[in-house]
Amino acid sequence: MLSNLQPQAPDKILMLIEEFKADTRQGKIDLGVGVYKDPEGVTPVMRAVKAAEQRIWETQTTKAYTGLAGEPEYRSAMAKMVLAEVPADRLASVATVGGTGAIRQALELARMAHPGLTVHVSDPTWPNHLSIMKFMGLPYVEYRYFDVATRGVDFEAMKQDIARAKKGDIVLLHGCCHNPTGANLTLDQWREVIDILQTTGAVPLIDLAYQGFGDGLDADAEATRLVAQSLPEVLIAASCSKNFGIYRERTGILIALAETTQARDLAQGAMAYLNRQNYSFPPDHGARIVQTILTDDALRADWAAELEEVRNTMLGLRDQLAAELRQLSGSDRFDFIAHHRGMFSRLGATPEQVQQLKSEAAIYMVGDSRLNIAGLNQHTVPVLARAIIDAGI
Ligand code: PLP
Ligand code: TYF
Repeated sequence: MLSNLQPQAPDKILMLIEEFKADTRQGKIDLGVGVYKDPEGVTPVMRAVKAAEQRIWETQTTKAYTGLAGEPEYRSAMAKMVLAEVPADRLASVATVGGTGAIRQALELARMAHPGLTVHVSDPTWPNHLSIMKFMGLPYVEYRYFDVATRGVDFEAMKQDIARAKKGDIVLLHGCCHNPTGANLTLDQWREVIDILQTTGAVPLIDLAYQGFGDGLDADAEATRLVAQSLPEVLIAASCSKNFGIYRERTGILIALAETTQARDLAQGAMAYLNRQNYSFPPDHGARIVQTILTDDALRADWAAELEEVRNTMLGLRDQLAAELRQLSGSDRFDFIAHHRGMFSRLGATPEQVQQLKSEAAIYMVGDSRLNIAGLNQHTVPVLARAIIDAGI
């Protein structure tokens, strides 16, 4: 039986990790996988996470199952973090296996509710969005998003394309810190997107994987909150991997906002059912850490302060890289790096140039020229800038 299996193409981002490890050159620079690294190249366990884990270890008296939907306190703390004002009569939620689990469950839920749907995704988007939809056999179309000339958003094209969505289709939107481009909508542009969704009757699925990595915890959720207040039905897949630095704990949440309390109850039942079909109870440890931090004033303040340090470190690196490239190129054509937000920027280089950076300068980035800003530090920024100019980018 197993010999009938077809070989699967590996994840290109994860493949880079192995390739980087195997490179023996001194001074190699890893700008590949989207994991935060401090200036020493370490992905730290955040202070508040350590403190919460200690508290859990000291006080937890059982490891018996929690609820199928996860702990209610975790879900309500997360709903508050994402939405600020929680419309309890419209809100259903389940704890999920990371943000990816939330995306998968959201797509399953949407298909259960509307089997004929098409999903509209940005071009480009996180490769796992596409691979999950292909695996599920869900039809999808891409909407134009990235403007290669400006490295910003081609908003006119995006509007034209999402206006083709039909009632009950899903429009997948990155809530902030677009992966892989780093180019984001302004709030005014979000308002226009909301108008289009209102007119078409398509349902937004907001992937919120980087809240706190762009402009701040509240600022990064502002678009999501606006959508939640404006539209009758909204799905939100939020991840705690990045902003709590608990990648391997697999912590996320799927939130569904329904039009009526009756529909909310149906959604809640279907989401718990989907958890049961896929993995039964969701993982608890990461959720418990998040809940402990978000519901304790001192821990929360310390976590938010550390997250701000992380965010400001990345912003500082963006400014430094843009300034360095301004000087070396004698132009402002790389200023988009300072305007992008989150961990990533798409440079707009060709695959050959990306290959050249790897082979000649030992600088690793994803083949579409996405670089992880957090892979840099003050000393490596000038090295990257020089290599970018040398590669003729
Ligand atoms: N969505 C996007 C755009 C991401 O970049 C990630 C990244 O890791 C996720 C979702 C989900 O992450 P996780 O499943 O590790 O929580
Ligand atoms: O885009 C990234 O780099 C992160 C991490 O299969 C990641 O989102 C990459 C690939 C993958 C899972 C997570």
